Amino acid sequence: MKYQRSSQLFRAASEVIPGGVNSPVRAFKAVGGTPIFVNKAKGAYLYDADGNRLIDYINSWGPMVLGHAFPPVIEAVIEKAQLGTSFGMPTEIETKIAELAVSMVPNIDQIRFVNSGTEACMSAVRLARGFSGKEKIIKFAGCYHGHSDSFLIQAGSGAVTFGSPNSPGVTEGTAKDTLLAPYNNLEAVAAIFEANPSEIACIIVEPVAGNMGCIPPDSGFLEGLRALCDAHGSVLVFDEVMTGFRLARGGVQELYGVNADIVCFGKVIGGGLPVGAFAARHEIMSHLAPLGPVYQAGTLSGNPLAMAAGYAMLQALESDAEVFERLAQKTEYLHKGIAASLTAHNITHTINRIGSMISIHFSETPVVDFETAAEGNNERFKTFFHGLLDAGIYIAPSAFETWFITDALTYEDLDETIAAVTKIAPNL
Ligand code: KE4
Repeated sequence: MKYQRSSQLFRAASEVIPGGVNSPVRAFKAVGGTPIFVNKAKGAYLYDADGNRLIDYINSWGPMVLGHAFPPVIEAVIEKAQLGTSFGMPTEIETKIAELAVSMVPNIDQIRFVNSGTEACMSAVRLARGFSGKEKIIKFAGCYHGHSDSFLIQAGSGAVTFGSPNSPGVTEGTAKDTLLAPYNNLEAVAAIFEANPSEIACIIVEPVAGNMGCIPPDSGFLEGLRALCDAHGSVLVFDEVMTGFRLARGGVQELYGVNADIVCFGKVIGGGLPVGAFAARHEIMSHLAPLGPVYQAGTLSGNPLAMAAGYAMLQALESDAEVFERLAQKTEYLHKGIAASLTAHNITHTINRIGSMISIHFSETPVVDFETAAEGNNERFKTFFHGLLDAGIYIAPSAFETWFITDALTYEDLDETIAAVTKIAPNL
């Protein structure tokens, strides 16, 4: 059996870890089957517990933009670990990565490091509320900002889309302060502002959405959010946990030329170690403890090993002027190859792509928000997922995720992937 060892490991894990995983999406619930346990990875390849080599299009959900076990990151972590793993005291490496990040990303003066994207977004919203003195927030259906209570809210009904909890444990009291709008729908956002005058602390948005597949903003959408925040004295928070240091040196702010007030990071900024961050100009960051009254803290925030990994990653990106263009070209090549294969077999589909983010949707209509993303043929996606897996190609085990391209992929890897799609297309 191809995944016998993974199956054994999954059974053992399931005895002592809820669902056998430490993050639900890894459990393959959306596609069925047994999660693959990985032993090691190098470059574009995973090597699983059964010895299978897989071409990786998840890359730890984004961090491995330069490939797994990237030597400068590995060397930096080994060197740091020998000096001690954590002190709970300031270290120079935190300043170095902060200076580099601030130099790469537009419109930020300071950055605070935390341990996950969730923590970054949660802290950013608290800071926006503290800075603005307001309490309500606007988010978008289908956008994911981590598992903090304020974000686990689904669209309720009614003209002004009141939030309601989409997880037990989130209170109605919390949900009432989170208002939702469809992604790419400026009119809905304007209506929420009209219905809640001077109560909106911030809009938090994935400026390029990656948690309902990959959905780029419609022309004018980000500019419209910027204008609405300016008109109503609200903070614009770009959740760039996925897009930061992946789509461009300066992220989506640079790519689209729209300035956020607070920017959240994760994934790439940690080089695969647990790092999140949020950043803003002095005027806002001066409200954060210990400078100001907005409290936020963390025992392992700025951990030296994580900082060393992130610093090595950012240095590598900063020193390679062509890396983002190479990533975009490889992603375009993959897009064209997969589209040609599926079209040749009359498989209805749509592909969204921007930079090194891409998603395949088995639907007839353009995918521009959560509602249209949900119209995809999920049974066909499950067949697609398992067909690719059996061919040694590992994509996200959910139709509501984006693929993350790594620069470690060769054009031979891309051709192998396209050939696998061609092989399974008749079964879709
Ligand atoms: P973490 O807390 O998982 O580090 O980051 C939360 C987060 C925040 N913002 C965006 C835009 C994100 O995509 C994420 C996390 N992304 C998911 C993948 N869709 C992580 C995978 C998982 O939950 O295991």
